[in-house]
Amino acid sequence: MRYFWLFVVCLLPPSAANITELVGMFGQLQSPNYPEGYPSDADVTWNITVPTGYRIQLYFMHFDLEPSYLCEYDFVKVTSGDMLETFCGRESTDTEKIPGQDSVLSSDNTMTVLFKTDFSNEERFTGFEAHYAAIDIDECVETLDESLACDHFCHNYIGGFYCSCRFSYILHSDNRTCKVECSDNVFTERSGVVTSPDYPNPYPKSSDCLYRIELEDGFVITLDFADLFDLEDHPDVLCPYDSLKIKAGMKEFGPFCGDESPGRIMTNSSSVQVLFHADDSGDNHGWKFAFTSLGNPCPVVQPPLNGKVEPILEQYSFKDQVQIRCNTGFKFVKGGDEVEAYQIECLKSGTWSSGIPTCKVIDCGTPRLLEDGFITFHSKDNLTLFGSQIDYSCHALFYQMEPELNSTYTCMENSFWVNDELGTDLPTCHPVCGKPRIRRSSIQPKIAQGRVVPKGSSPWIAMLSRNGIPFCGGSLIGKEWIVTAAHCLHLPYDPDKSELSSSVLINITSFKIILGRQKTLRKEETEQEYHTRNIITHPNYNGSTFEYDIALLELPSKVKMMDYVMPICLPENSTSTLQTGDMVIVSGWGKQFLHSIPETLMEIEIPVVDHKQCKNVYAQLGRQVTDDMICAGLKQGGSDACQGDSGGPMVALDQKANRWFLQGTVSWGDGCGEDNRYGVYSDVTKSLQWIENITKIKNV
Ligand code: 4AZ
Repeated sequence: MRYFWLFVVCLLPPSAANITELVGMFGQLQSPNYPEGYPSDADVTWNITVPTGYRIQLYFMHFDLEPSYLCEYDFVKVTSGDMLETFCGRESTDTEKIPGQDSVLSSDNTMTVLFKTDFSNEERFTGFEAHYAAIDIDECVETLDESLACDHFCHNYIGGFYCSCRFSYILHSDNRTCKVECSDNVFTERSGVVTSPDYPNPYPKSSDCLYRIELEDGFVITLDFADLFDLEDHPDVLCPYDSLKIKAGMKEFGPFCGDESPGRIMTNSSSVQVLFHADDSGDNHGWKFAFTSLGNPCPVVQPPLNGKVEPILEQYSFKDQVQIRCNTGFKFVKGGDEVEAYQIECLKSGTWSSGIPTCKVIDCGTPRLLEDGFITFHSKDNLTLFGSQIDYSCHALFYQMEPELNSTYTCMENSFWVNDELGTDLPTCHPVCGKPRIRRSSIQPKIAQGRVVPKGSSPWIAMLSRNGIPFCGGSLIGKEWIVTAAHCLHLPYDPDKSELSSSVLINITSFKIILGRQKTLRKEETEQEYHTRNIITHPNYNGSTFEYDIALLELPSKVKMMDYVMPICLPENSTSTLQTGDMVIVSGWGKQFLHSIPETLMEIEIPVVDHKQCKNVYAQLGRQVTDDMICAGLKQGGSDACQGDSGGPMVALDQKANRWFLQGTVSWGDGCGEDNRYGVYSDVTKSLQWIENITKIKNV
């Protein structure tokens, strides 16, 4: 449709209009009357216009005009921009030029073709026929105007071109230059370096950059420009193209341009704005500056006595921080708390945030007391300060330390008394067991039914007393436990009837435990009297068979160890059982020959009897000797425990250790001291685990 219209325009007779407008992408031009001779005095103009981005190529297929010197008669004149070509004649001479095979190119998207003839055409020259077509301009190759060229990349397309930019650049709204986004640069560090984009390579065009250095009030910023400074300038006008301006508070520096570095600028402000403008041309290298800041100086910090300061500087200024530490063994005291280190800061006013505290020597305070022990200070005046040393000891004779160690404790930096092995834990003072301070004399009178126990030679024996009369015995183990017979603590217990016990426990307040007593009925100065806090009978105790006839009594407080009150050792382990014939000592306030009550504590020394033999003897009587029982006594009778001795100790001396161990508790027997009858005892080794679990006792 469009072509058709163009065609119509081309065929308009030249006489009708001397000027023809041609706007199509291609078209045809002919001299009037072509191919007949052209008329004289012709003056025809074709204005050809194609879209921008195209140029016009004009080609003459036929050219036949009257020749004349410098084409003064008839001619075709083609103009486009500055370009002008005049054609005439039939062939090219010195003064005439025909287009021939060459096509004529417009310099832009317009071309004017003027055909002019003089008053005659005698030889009937046929004129010309020409075609034109719009052809693309490669703007990326042929830049018509240097100032319109792409800054970075150029891309041609038919009828036009477009520009693009390198990475990190953006195309300016002029669609040609490449700028950078550089308006939001904020620096908050106390020092740094700022440069124009791509420095020292040429900075981007068409850019307006803003750099801000924002420090806290109290700092002053100094800028030091590098020597390589290069901004486009002008010989007469001050920085009309590219410029660098600096605003600092109320002050302004610049504009700077050219190649002379501004050098050092003391801004005297804590806030600086750097504005950089680059226009759309030029290839200059830009600028670079380092910024530093200084605050108000603070006075030099003197370290406290027994302390140090870090870091040590010649000068301190605003925001500088200083750590103050005390030497080892010293601490700051702040609000009652001990503080390791102290930090102070230089304020904008030029003073420190707080004064220098004093270092106080660490005081570990009064060391913890050791139960049944005491403390010896190494220093004469009982110092408890850093480095002071103390020794813990247990009260000699009756207690021994566990673990056995170098019991020196030192007051350490952490304010604790510390031992090399135990750290801050304390050792324990265990009562010495099985080592009576008062020994039996070697010449003991041997009494048929027993012998008097020298006072203090069985310091572990406990009397269970009801209304001032002993009804059972017991043995002190550890500091607060008595081992006795379970049947002693069950109702009914009638020593006269020797009845087996029920499962009902006696009232806890109905009896007393007396330690340090030798006499049966008379009070003594050495004795200690206790109530029972708790009765614990063996879980396997059987009141009919007297199996596991063993119980523990917990005392309400720890006993005071003395010559007459000391514990007996528990057997080392459950396999250290007695052998037949081993001699054991049994003591108690139980009945004697003819049922008399002894005046003092009595003991017998008897051998352990073969278990089988004892079992057989009692089997005949219909009673059972079980594995948790030990028998002891003499075949011929005589030395035996009796009513009232129950619960009392059967002990054996370990010759090697020179210690006495609790092997059994008096339990039962058929009569007392009769021949072919033996006393039956509850075997402590069989209940050892149970005892240790409850009492947590360890032998020392
Ligand atoms: C008792 O009734 C008792 N001969 C203790 C021991 C013996 C007999 C009776 C052994 O406490």
